[in-house]
Amino acid sequence: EIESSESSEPSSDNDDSDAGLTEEEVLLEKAASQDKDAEMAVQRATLVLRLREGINSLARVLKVIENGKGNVVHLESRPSKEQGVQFDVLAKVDMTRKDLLALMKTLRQSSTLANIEILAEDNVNVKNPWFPRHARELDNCNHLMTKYEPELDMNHPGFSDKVYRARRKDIANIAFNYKFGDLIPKIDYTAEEVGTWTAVFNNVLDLMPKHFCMEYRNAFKMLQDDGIFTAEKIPQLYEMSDFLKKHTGFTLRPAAGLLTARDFLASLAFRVFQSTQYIRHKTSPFHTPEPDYIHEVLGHMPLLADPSFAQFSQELGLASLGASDEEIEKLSTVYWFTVEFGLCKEHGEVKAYGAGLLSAYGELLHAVSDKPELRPFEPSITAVQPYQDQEYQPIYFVAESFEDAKDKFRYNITTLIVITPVTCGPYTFGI
Ligand code: HBI
Ligand code: NLE
Ligand code: FE
Repeated sequence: EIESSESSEPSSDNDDSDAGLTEEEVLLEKAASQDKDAEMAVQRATLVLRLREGINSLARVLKVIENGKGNVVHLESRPSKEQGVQFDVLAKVDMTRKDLLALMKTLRQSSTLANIEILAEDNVNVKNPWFPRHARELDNCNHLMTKYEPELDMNHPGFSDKVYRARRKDIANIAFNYKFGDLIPKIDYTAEEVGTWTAVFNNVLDLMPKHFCMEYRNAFKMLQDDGIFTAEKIPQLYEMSDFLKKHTGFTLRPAAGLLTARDFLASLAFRVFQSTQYIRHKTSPFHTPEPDYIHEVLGHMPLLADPSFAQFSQELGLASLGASDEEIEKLSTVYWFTVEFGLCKEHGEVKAYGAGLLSAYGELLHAVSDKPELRPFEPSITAVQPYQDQEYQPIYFVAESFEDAKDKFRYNITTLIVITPVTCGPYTFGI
């Protein structure tokens, strides 16, 4: 009975404490030095580029390669198949992985190189991709997919609304400036934005009893009981984060828009969910093409308060650490047909648990109509099912139960990908 008082004595024969480094810090240092070695290794990559501004584009690409101390070992041009474009080139370069990554980033993102298209690449994707080892490194996991931003997507309901686009941009900038450990900034939502929230919220109230899964209904009730969920006010991101932290240890951090699957999944490994903070356009409360705050709050967050769902989400995230691009594709396809658009059975009836259905009553009504095709959830089949994200889904996968989806994924994951074993500390992962 008196054991506990003894074992809580600080032990004096602990050598590690003299070195001043915890086991976790040692792991992190080792990982950092492995990363550094890998970054400095030279690899030969091949690129096929379409140069829409001919020789000028070529000069710019070569300049970037030169800046990265790359060595061009082969360069060949051929007439372009695209009308009005003089030529495409094939280039083989020797570069360190670090510089190669920088080159690819420049080619993909820089506006001065906007007229250069990457047609093909080989040995560019690294075999052991970088992944965050500590929650603070999620500051680097903020790469965006811009295809559904209102500026670029003509079908975005805010495409021709300048005021909306400026507001969305201001809110996105908050996320760009956010760093690990910062307090989550408060957003003063306008009356118009609250109106959009109210419209979606009331529809959720209507549809929930009949169509939403039990775990969602339970979490929703807790949020109502805590006074966080009401039709009149948009809950703040920090309130939602505090709520989740109490229930499952999940926390939230601001995201500027649709993130790459790799960055998004990596954060789940740390029980961190990256959330946008801007609100969908007022003309389209029932469905929006890009994730918005209403999608995150009403679609994703209630279920993240469910212990078993939180575990499933983290396992998807853990599986993604160190995964190849093809493996990430499979994991995000599973994510798509479960977390985003999953259906499950409950007492013989089909219910929604996917966030893209819970936050979009337009699509929910489509999903429970007789229009789409329903197939049983089977990780090996679901993971390779092609999908599009432009329109309502033509196919949904139905799990026997919510628990069944989680178990099937857990027991079949090794048939989908080769798991990178990671050692877990409370805030860290090492190899
Ligand atoms: N980014 N901000 C944000 N929110 C999401 O829900 C989201 C994302 N990026 C990718 C993604 N979801 C998934 O559909 C998978 O590709 C992982
Ligand atoms: N279509 C969803 C909604 O309208 O809530 C958002 C995007 C889900 C991937
Ligand atoms: Fe989502």
